[in-house]
Amino acid sequence: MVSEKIAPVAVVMGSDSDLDVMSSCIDQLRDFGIEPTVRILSAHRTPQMAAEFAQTAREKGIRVIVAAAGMAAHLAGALAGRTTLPIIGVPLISEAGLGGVDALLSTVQMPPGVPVATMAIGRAGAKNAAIFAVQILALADGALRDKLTRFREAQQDKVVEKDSGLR
Ligand code: RP5
Repeated sequence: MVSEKIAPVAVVMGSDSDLDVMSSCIDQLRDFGIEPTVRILSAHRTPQMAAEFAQTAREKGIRVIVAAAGMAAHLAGALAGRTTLPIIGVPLISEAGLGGVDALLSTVQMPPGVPVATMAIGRAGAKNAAIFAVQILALADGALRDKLTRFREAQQDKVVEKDSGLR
């Protein structure tokens, strides 16, 4: 029997039009050695599927869910209402939207009791969502903690190199 590898992180987005930006999140997770489960699920267009995903995520081994959407971005909140797993929300800029501020407010303004950890709008938020998910998993994983330390060091080295290039 071939055993299915459990993905501890799920990256969920409202539309395939979100995939280009969310590839920053997926790639960053892969850089940390995490192959995420990736789904297109919509709070509005596939509400039952989104609900079922949230309700069964924990039993599938998922530990953190990244949820990204544009416009009236209710996906992260809708999932958060149906699971106690941590939800990281990424508000996206949509062609028909209001520059991402619409999605930011829809994602961040959760009522008390049902939090969504909301990242910045767009690609920066997508990348940070991956790093934040890794930080959550690293609480119980020393190898991931070491990778995070090396990631920070490499980031610092790049800035130092650019700084010294100016002198
Ligand atoms: C949201 O509406 C999606 O997350 C996407 O950002 C936006 C537009 O979706 P499409 O019309 O491109 O499918 O639900």
